[in-house]
Amino acid sequence: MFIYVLLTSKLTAMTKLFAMTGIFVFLFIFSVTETKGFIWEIGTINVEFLPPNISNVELGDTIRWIWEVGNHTTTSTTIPVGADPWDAPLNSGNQVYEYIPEVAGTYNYICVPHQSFGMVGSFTVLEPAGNLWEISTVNVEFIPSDIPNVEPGDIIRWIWVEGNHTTTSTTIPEGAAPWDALLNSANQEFEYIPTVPGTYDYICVPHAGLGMVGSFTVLEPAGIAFNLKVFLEGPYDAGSMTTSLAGNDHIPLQQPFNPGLPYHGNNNPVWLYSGSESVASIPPDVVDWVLVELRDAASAALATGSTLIDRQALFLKSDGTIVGLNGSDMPTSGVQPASGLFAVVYHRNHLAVMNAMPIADAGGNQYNYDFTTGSDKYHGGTDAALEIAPGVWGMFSADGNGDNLVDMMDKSIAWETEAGMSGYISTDYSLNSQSDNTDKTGYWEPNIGKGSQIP
Ligand SMILES: [Ca+2]
Ligand SMILES: [Ca+2]
Repeated sequence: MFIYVLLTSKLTAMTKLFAMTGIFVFLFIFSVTETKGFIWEIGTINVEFLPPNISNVELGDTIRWIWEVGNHTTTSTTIPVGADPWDAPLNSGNQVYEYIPEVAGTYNYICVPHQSFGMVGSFTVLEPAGNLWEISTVNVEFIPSDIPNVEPGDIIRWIWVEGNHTTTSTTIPEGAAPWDALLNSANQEFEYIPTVPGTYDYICVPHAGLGMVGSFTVLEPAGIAFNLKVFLEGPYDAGSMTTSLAGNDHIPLQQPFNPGLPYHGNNNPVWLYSGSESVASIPPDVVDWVLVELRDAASAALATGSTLIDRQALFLKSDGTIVGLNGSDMPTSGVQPASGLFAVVYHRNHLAVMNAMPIADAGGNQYNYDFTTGSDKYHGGTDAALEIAPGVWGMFSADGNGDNLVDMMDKSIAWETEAGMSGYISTDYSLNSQSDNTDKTGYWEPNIGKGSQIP
């Protein structure tokens, strides 16, 4: 699902390929349920296919012929090398026929009984946007025999030159589709579009013993996954956080960082964000929404708002992990930090925090950071976070108006307006679903004068 999520936030040039990757993975994941790409419907009206020509089919799309009246067929005539021909009746007993093209190129077909009346059609499948890698069969060699830098969604194309060969997968990554195709004068090309990262080994079955083997390696897609852990002071309780807001159905289904303004007198909350994140229901174990900003800078001091590379509303779970909107996936981003990765975590009534040192790539473009284990994890150290239990550090509560300061405003404007209310309210500093005296004496009073240390 990692790649699929990326599909939703693509803007830059590099991400075109990336988006393609997402589509292929999407298709791969859902192929078992027969849910494919776009479905092109072709009717049979009198002695015509309607529409007779379709020019922009993509790999993974479905062509669907629909019978309306009469006795027809859809029968392939000239199709791309390597594509499967078809010949199917279309009549009252066979009202639908579907074909999923697997090779780019133009496909011509006819209705056998009515071809002479002009009942013919065609569709063209576009080349995917990935790179094309061509491998020739020369003597008993694949040339090149090794391709180390294929990207997900690229095309591998074997081209027959002479002899009788096959390309047959042997060891391939888990989840990838195996293949076994002839390469001879009648089958001059075979294409395979890998989507799963890893190394793919293949052989020519008749000539493997003579060393006719090859491999290619599909790189991890660009982009990163980030695994962050934070605790909020308000709901923290003995090693985890309470989920009262979810239990009382108070958490909004739409991300909450876009409130009506002014927000308790503040026209510009630090976390103001207009993103469209929303869910159909709140997943289990969710404490609240958080907003994460990724910044790219050489040091924490330089990681100001101008170094922002991505921003996402996500869910905070009771164990402190920040997860994607399905409540379990590690969040991902299509961006890649050039200097160093910094993550700012915002909560609507806690003071925002940021890591002290760039987060290292733990391998495979995954970035892990646990804010909870020491004050030194935070930019600003003991000024930035609170020791909420011995050796456990979390975000200060009691910022009722979203200005990253805990001061009189959070009592006079915010708390005094809401005290006694229950629901999803800004001065419920404990996140127990109501604003009351405890929120003032237990959270606001001890934190007066605290301020976020993010640059
Ligand atoms: Ca405040
Ligand atoms: Ca409360």
